[in-house]
Amino acid sequence: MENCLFCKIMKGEIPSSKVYENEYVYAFRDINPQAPVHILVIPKKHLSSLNDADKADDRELSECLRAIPVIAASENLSNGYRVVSNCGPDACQSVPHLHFHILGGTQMGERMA
Ligand code: DGP
Repeated sequence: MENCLFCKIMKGEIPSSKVYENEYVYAFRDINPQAPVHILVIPKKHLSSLNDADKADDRELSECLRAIPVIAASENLSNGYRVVSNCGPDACQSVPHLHFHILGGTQMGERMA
């Protein structure tokens, strides 16, 4: 998608700190980290959020999920991590390209909202 920030990042048109990439998935460090490790995992295909899940092939979605533990292991998050995908205004989604936050490297609180 032409004017999508994360599409531009994935294509290398905007610089990012890449941590993982395969045919379906791109992952990079969040510009405004909220934990010692804060990584965003995105599908290369433009999907606005999980609400577009029915527009994706299963492979595009499953590759995002499969990438998460691989990245967590490479970041030494053996004691655990949190995965968040904000979807829509009530969740404060600010970039309309599906992404999964991986947060870790610290003990997080029990509350999620
Ligand atoms: P969300 O609020 O769930 O839509 O998360 C969007 C995240 O994207 C937010 O944590 C900050 C991050 N972000 C926004 N712009 C950029 C950017 O240009 N580069 C990187 N690496 N991260 C960005």
